[in-house]
Amino acid sequence: QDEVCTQRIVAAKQKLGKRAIILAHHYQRADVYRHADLTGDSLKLSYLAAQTDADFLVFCGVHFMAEVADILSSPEQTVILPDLSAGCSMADMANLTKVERAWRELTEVLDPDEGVTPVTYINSSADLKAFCGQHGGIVCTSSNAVKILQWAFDRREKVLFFPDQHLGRWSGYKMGLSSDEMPVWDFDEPMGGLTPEQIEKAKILLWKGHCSVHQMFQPQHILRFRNQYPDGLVISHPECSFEVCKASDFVGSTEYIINTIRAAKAGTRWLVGTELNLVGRIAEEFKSEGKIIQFMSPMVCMCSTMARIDPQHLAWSLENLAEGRVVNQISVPEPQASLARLTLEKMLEVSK
Ligand code: CIZ
Ligand code: SF4
Repeated sequence: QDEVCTQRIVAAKQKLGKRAIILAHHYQRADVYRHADLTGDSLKLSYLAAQTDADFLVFCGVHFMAEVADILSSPEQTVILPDLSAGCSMADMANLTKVERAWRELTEVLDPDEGVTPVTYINSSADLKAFCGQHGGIVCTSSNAVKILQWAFDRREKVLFFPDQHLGRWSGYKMGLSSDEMPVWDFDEPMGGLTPEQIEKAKILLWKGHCSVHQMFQPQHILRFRNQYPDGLVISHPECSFEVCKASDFVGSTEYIINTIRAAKAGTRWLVGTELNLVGRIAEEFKSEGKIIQFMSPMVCMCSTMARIDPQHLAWSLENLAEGRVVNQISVPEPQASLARLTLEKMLEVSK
């Protein structure tokens, strides 16, 4: 079965030649990842792909990533998501209806001169990026969240941050904010379930969203590791809970995690709190340098939606392209696409 799929993928790729490139996110499963022409985090992949003259960008990642690739690529390029059901459960925790309601409620009670800036994590649908663009807001990634929040605070007093409360809280903490200044906005309740006093005190209103993969890591996993290996180092993604981030030696994005371990001394031992496919891959890659890399949880923490992009779906979409049929195209409509592009460009400008 695997062998057959691999042959189908290789044959279709050969037929397509330079017209198609395959992009794979760090969290992608190994049997798909190995067919990739470009690998990286979502933003890096989109920029690299847009610089090529490939007609088809086959994105092995989740829906919001394919949207970003469509937004940043040229109009002549077509973005394909091999399985349309590959979504991100965190991105799905915020939708335009809920965000607009929160926005209405907040702007009614806040002084417009002081006001609030909407900031969305890149893990969100294109219409939310467009919403931020329309309301003086901005996008951030897990690498630049602190810088982006600083930019927002230079303009207005408060931030509405969605969809990931953990990235928002960790970034706010690094900027010196207290927990009172970062209440959670429960989007199922009127006024986020907050009292006027809580809103008055708030600097960052944290959307009640999270990543179901990263929430599995626990402080006791770190404690156990430290007891066993006092010299070991712990590195986590900021989508992990505050307690996990606080107990780690390093916290950062997927690119940061890879680069930090790459730059570390031979013989070091690492406990890594992010998606299993990435951790398994770097454990293998850095073994030859004598680095020992362990996964943080005793459970299997995989991005199950991203894993829906399997060799079968990849083979199917490539074969269709090779036969001249475009399947599973991701195309962000106007005016959202232009608004979202401007907002992403603003982010790059600010985070330089
Ligand atoms: O933007 C990305 O690729 C994600 C989801 C995480 C990261 O830290 O790179
Ligand atoms: Fe979304 Fe979590 Fe998967 Fe990242 S790991 S794509 S945040 S569900």
